[in-house]
Amino acid sequence: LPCVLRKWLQHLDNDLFVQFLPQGQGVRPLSLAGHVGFDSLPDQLVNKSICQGFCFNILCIGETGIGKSTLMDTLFNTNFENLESSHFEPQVKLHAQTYDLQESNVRLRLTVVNTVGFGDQMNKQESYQPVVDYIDRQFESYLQEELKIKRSLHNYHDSRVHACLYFISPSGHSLKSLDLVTMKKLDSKVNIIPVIAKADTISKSELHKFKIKIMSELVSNGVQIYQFPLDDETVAKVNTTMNGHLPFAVVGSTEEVSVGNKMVKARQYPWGVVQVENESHCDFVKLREMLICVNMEDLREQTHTRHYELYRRCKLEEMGFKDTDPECKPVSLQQTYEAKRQEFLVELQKREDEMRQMFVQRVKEKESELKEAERDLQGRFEQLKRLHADEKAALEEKKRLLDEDQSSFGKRRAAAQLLQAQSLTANGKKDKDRKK
Ligand SMILES: Nc1nc2c(ncn2[C@@H]2O[C@H](COP(=O)(O)OP(=O)(O)O)[C@@H](O)[C@H]2O)c(=O)[nH]1
Ligand SMILES: [Mg+2]
Repeated sequence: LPCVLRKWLQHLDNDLFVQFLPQGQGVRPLSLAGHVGFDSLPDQLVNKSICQGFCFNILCIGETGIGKSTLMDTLFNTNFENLESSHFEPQVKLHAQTYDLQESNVRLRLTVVNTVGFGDQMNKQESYQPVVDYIDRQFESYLQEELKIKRSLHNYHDSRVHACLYFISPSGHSLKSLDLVTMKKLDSKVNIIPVIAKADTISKSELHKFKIKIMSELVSNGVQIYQFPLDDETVAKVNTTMNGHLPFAVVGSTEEVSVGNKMVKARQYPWGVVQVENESHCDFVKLREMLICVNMEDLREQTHTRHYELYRRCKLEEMGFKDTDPECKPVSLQQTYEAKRQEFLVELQKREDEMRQMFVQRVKEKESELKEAERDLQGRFEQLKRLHADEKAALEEKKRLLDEDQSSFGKRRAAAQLLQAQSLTANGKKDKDRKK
């Protein structure tokens, strides 16, 4: 809030006071005796913001079991519903949970987005692409809301990711190529805050070297991580110091252990206790201070003014909108729309002509195909007709031969019967003569 107030005051200085004064004159302070009342504007802003409540969205990227859920619980001093995920997820899924939190009279709508199954795939692209797509989808829905005729941005649930905690495995060696590729893909879309997870598993001297190694690898690979801002002089000093401590080495635990005469969050080992909130044990407090107490508003602002702005610009340019024409003359939205419409109509006409030509061509092709088929059929019909006539002639010849055979057979049979009758008569005569 102090940051908001300071920015608001600067805004007042620039826009309100100066505009009332002739050029060249400075700010004209009004005397307190004659109270006008606009000095209450910051209070009005604070009251309005408190009434509206705040919203903050954190994305936790890191492999399964690296301590993401535990750190979130430790940061917000609560127990979020955490489902333990397996190492056998076929693909990375982003799981977002929204919680309404309240601290004194300030309400915060917090969304924690978890990368389930990150780093468990063989193919690196399968790990980072769902994350990139998720971030873009949140920008897209905000852009769609902005472009609506009836906008309701004041009660729109802004799901754009304000901070991305990137959990680095405490190997003590170097970043994995998946870490570098993912951070590189995301650095223009989100505020990346790298953290070394489970920092109680790495020794102090190794940790120091590891931090230097990580930072040099990020620089040499051109990965832009979020830098705590230095433009606000009240926090510039602490932010400069904290920028030098990046990446924060964190330890998470919701377990309470008694140290001295009080209970503290810690991890207990046979050889001792690692206190989460002890700055000589780890950087957890630094992270909480920087992320929540000092720079939460800047993270929200950077998301809107830098990352979302870039997304919006690219998207609108992709859609063909531009502010100036090639001669640097301003182009209004209406002009762009008209030009686009004209372009679209020309394109449509061209497509229509092409389709018509294609149709005519296809009809011609089909026609010649049909004619060819008809010719084929006619040829086959003629051939069959010829075959049929030949077969008919052959059959008729066979029939004629058969008829001839039949008549000669008839003749022969009649001759045979005559012979038989004659021989019978001759035999009868002989018998009669013998009896006599
Ligand atoms: N040594 C150590 N273990 C931790 C730390 N944070 C979490 N763990 C343990 O790591 C395991 C996985 O933690 P979890 O938060 O569920 O990991 P996630 O899968 O990334 O959400 C649990 O057994 C935690 O107790 C830590 O800072 N140091
Ligand atoms: Mg988890």
